[in-house]
Amino acid sequence: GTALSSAYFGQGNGSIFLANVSCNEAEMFFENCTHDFDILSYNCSHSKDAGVMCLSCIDGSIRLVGGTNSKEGRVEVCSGGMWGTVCDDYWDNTDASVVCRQLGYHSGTAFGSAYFGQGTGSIVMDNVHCNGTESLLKNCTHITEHNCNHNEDAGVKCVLCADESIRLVNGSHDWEGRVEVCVSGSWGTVCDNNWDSNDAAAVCRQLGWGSSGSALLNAYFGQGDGSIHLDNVHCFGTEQLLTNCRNSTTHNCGNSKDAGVACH
Ligand SMILES: [Ca+2]
Ligand SMILES: [Ca+2]
Ligand SMILES: [Ca+2]
Ligand SMILES: [Ca+2]
Repeated sequence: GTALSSAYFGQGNGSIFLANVSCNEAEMFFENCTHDFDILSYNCSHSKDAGVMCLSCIDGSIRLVGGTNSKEGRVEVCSGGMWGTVCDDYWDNTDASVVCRQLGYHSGTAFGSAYFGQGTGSIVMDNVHCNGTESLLKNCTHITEHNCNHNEDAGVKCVLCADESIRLVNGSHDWEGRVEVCVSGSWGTVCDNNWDSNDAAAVCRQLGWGSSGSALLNAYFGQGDGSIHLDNVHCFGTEQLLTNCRNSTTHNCGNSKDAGVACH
């Protein structure tokens, strides 16, 4: 909140009870703050009535509203302590990806025309031009004098990862771990049916850890908690991407059969 002085919200009447109020961040209750009842010694009058303006958010923070999951929605930006929306003029995937990265996701896709419903309150950003390197949406070039309506509210759908990328999870070294592959913007594991050293070689090659590796079975590096994206993988070992190897996307596996790799 913001402290306002000198009867900012008008003068009260009746008694003045407190003066010289001093709170620290740890106080849970206003009554625990130190204060004086000795009004006279502080020269108080109603022209010095204290006020407060509470903030519902921290300026520059963003949230997604109206989506079917937490990774999508109408973009709302905190400005002046209040949530407002963003106009879709010049709203593109570069802008959407800045929003998604600010929220901890990998990247995103832009939606316009109040795709996730119309917001209320102020339209706080228009003509947004991110160059893609900004860590906060508020740092992107934009104007605040808009020519928009809420039927132009901007939205995003964020993804956790780039499709076809892979990572090794839970190994003791960077070059080993449970194999996870990105499909449709989320991480999942690989079932160890027919998982062998040719498949491991493709994983190691894609990640830049050389051209050979050991295949490890039965959730050697622990079980994943997401979907199982690939099964029955058949690589020659020379593929640039694991997803280029022949595989089946339907499976009859559990996470206890998550495949792993140790590159060498
Ligand atoms: Ca527009
Ligand atoms: Ca505009
Ligand atoms: Ca733009
Ligand atoms: Ca295989």
